[in-house]
Amino acid sequence: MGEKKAGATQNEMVLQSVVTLLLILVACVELCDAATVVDVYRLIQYDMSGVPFGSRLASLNHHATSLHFPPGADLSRTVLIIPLRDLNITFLKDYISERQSLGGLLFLLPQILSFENGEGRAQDNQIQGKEQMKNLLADLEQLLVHLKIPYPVYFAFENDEMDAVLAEVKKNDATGQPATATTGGYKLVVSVPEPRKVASPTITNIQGWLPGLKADGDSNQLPTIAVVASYDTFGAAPALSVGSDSNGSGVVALLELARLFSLLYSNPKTRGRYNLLFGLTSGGPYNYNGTHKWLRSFDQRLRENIDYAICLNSIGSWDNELWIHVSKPPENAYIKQIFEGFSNVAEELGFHMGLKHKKINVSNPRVAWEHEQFSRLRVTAATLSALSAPPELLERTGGLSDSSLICCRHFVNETAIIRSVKLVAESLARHIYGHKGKGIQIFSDDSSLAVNPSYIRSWLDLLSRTPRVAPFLPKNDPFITALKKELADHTAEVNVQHDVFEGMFTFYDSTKASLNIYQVASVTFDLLLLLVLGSYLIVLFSFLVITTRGLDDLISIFRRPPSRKVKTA
Ligand SMILES: *[C@@H]1O[C@H](CO)[C@@H](O)[C@H](O)[C@H]1NC(C)=O
Ligand SMILES: *[C@@H]1O[C@H](CO)[C@@H](O)[C@H](O)[C@H]1NC(C)=O
Ligand SMILES: CC(=O)N[C@H]1CO[C@H](CO)[C@@H](O)[C@@H]1O
Repeated sequence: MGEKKAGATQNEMVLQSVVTLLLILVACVELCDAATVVDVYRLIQYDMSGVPFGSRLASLNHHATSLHFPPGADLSRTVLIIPLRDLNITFLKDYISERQSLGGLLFLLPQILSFENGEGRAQDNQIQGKEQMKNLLADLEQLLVHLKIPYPVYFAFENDEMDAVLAEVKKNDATGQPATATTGGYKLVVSVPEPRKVASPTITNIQGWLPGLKADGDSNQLPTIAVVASYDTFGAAPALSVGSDSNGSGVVALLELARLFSLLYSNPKTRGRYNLLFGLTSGGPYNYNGTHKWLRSFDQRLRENIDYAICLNSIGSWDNELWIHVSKPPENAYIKQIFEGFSNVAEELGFHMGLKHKKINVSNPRVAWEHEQFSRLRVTAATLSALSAPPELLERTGGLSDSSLICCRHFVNETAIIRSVKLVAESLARHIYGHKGKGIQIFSDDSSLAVNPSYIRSWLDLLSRTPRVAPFLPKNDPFITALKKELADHTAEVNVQHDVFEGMFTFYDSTKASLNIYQVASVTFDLLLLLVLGSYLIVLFSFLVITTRGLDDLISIFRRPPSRKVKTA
C-alpha cells in the first residue's frame, strides 16, 4: 500500500514538471509573437449620388507583403505595404483598376508629414525633395478618392518599428515565397466593426458682425462688406486632412482681418460707415454648400445691403501674382472699381494682380468658386486666390498633400499670408474711408495696425494640426468652438448656424484605427517545434518513470490492457 502511494505522488510530480515545462514553452511562443501597435488612418469611404467611392472595408487580418512580392503570387489574402518613396502611381493605378485581388493596402507616409508629433516638422535639410513628395501625394490622393476599392486601404507613418517590419517583409519576399500561413511572416490586424454611414452630419457656418457708425439722424441701413472663407477640408484620409493652403490660409487671413478692423472700429473716430460681416463657411468642397445655406439665412434687407463680398481662397502660397475671380463682366463699373482698388494696392506692395471672369451657369449645380454662390443671388462678389483657374470638384481641398508640415518654407508661407492680409486690409480700408491716394498705408509694419505674424503663425499651426472634413466634425467640436470664440473676441455679434448636410454625398465612419502587427511563425516551423518538444517530453517522462518506478512500470504503462471481451468469451 505504502509503495503504491509513493508511486502516485511521484506520478503527480512527473505530471507537474511536464505541465510547468509546457507553460514555459507557451509563454516563450507568445513572446516571439509580441505585437507592435501603430495608428492607421483609413482611406475615405463615401457615396456620390449613390455611386460608391473609396475604401469599402475597414477590418483587416492578413499577412504582409512588400512591393517585392513574388511575381504572379496570389495576394488576395495579403496586405501590400507601400512606402510613399517607393510608390509608382502608374503601377498602382493599373494594379487597382485591373481589379487584381488584394487583401489590403497600407501606405507608409514619411514621418515628416505627421502633424500629431511635433518632431514631424520639416528641418531645413529635409526640405529637399519635399516638393516632389507633395506632388506624388497629391496624385495618389486624387487617384484614390475617385476609385472604388473593395478592400481596406490605410495610411500610417513610418517609424523605426514599421521600418524594421518592412525590412523583414522584404527579406521574406526575396525568398520568392509569398507570406502565408505555411511560411510565416507578419500578420497585420485591424479589428473594427463594419463602417457605418455617418448619421445626420451637420454643416456649421460661423459669422461675426462688426457694425459701422451711422451718421446722426441717418435712418438708412449702412452698406455691408462681407469677408468670407471656407474652413473645412476634404482628402484621402479624413483623419489627416488638415489643409493649410486650401482655405486654411483664407481662415487665418480672415481672422487677422477681423482683428485689425476691430481695432479700427473700437474707436468712434475711426469706425467706418460700413458694416463688416465675417463669414467662416463649411461645405467648401461640395460646391460651397454651407455658403449657399448661409446666404439663404440672410434676410432680404441684409442681402440687398451687401456692397460686395470678398472670398479668400488658397492665398497661402504665391510669389508675385494674385487673382481676382468674378462672375460679372470686367466692364461692369462696380467690378472695375473693386479690381482697381485691389490692383493699386498690389502695385504699391510690389506684386501683380490679375482679373479672371467666368460666367455662372445657374442650371449647373457645380460651383467653382465661393463667390459664385453670392453671384447666384445677385450679390456682387469676388474670390481672391493664388490659383488662376478653379480646381475640379474635390480637388485641392486641403487633403494629405496640403500640409504646411511637408512644406513649411516652400508652400504655405507666412509671408504670403501676411502680404495677402495687407492687400485685403488696405483695399477694404481705402474703400471704406474713401482714400484714393497712393502711399498712405494704414496697416504699415511700424503702426499699431501692423499685421501680426505671430498671430498668423499660431492660427496656421492650429489649422495644420486639425483635421476638419465637415461630415466628421460634430456641432460642438472644439475647433468650431475655437473659431467662434476667436470671432467673438473681434466682433460685436457672433452667430453659429448648424444645418443638416444632405444631398448627393454619404460618408462612412471608421477613419482612424489601431493596427496590430504580429510576427507569426510558419506552420512548418510550428510542426517542427511540436515534434521536437513531443519527443523531448516522451524521453523525459520515460526517464523519470524509470528512475522512480523501474522499467516494468514503464512497460506496463504502454502495454495494452488485457481485453476483457476475450476473457468472458
Ligand atoms: C449650363 O448648365 C447646364 C447643365 O449642366 C448645361 O446643360 C448647359 O449647357 C450649360 N449652359 C452653358 C451656357 O454652359
Ligand atoms: C446643397 O444644399 C442643398 C440645399 O440647400 C441640397 O439640396 C443639395 O443637395 C446640397 N448639395 C450637396 C452637394 O450636398
Ligand atoms: C474646404 C474648402 O473650402 N476647400 C476649398 C479650398 O479651395 C479650393 C480651391 O483652391 C476649393 O476648390 C475648395 O473647395
